[in-house]
Amino acid sequence: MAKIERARVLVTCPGRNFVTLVIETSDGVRGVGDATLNGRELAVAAYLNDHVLPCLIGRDAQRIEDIWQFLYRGAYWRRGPVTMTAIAAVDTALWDIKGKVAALPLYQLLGGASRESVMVYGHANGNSAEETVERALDYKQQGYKAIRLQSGVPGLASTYGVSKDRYFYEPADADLPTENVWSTEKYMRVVPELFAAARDALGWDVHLLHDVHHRLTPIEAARLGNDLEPYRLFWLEDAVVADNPESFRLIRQHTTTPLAVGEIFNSIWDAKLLIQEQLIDYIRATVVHAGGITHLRRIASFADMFNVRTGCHGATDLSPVTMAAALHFDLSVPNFGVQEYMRHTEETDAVFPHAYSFENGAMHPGEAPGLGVDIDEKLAAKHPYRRAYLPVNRLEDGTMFNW
Ligand code: EZ4
Ligand code: CO
Repeated sequence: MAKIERARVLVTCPGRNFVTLVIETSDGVRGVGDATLNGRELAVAAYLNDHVLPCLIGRDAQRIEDIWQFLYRGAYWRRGPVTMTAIAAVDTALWDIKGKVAALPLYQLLGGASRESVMVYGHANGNSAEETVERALDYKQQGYKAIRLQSGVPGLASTYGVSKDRYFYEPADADLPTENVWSTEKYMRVVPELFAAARDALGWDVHLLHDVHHRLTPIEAARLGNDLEPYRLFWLEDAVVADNPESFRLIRQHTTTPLAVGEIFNSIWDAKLLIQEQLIDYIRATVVHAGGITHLRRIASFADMFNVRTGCHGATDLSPVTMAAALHFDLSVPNFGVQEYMRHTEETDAVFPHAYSFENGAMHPGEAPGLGVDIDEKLAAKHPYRRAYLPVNRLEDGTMFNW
């Protein structure tokens, strides 16, 4: 029996912060798991170091399900982003180890490939609708089959999803939270115009997506979904805050625009009502924040019964370790929808050498045993942690709002 012999948490900041768990077995096999929770990184690092790792040493590294149950049930205090991200890191590292022991890429252990490759969507954004459409044309030329469009809103100094850099979007931008200003009225006017212009320029043979980022009330979301129906979106994401899943009943009564939600979900219980009442079309839970491969498979199986497909979160705060894990999952899961892909910087990619690749709008996890990704510990040590917060949002009159 290969025992878990050593485990350590590495915090590194190659341009942005990442928390990585490394597990080593008595047979000398090494596995990696992502434990990054954007803006709250050190809470997960402490949870792992202080409360999880002492329980892991000496356990059979092959017993992934049992260890998952031990950490979930055994905490007594279930769920929550910190706990579930810590469990995800352990779970991912153990799947990596199992793949290496079997000398198979992880997707083979998950049942093998259900498709040739994984469709991903890129992020086109700009200060104006024209600029956003121009960038979307660039993505289409690069071979993307699906593109998310986010544009600046006239009268608002900054908007979610609009980056300073053409390709890299990094919202965790300051060592204390940046304060943004939001106006639903101004936003609601711009979005239909953006998609009208996009269909004119891009045509109909490309999927278009949009992320509201939790900012509308149910009735506003219903109206936006209605306004966007002529442009046939692939999905409208996080139209409202999902704390109250019943909100989606109201949206659903009014629009056929497909709905996606779940990037901040951490367990199947967050998604249960949305899925079983078929209030959404895509579930965006992903490996790192939703309890790892083991729990994400459970969510996807449940979703499959209700025609809900997967659309894993894949922003840059999800490390290349999560990207690799998500691609193995995506390649194998029957009810795959799409995978978000925001490329990492060269600095990040250098710290996390990986086997996955992009070609013609799709990705493949590669054929390396396990996840096919590692962390270069020496290089990681050269990039010490830097505190970084996500922004906060206020309405124009100063009222605190959702970011
Ligand atoms: O704001 O991952 O769809 N992608 C997103 C992301 C989230 C960040 C938060 O850490 O909504 O850009
Ligand atoms: Co989102």
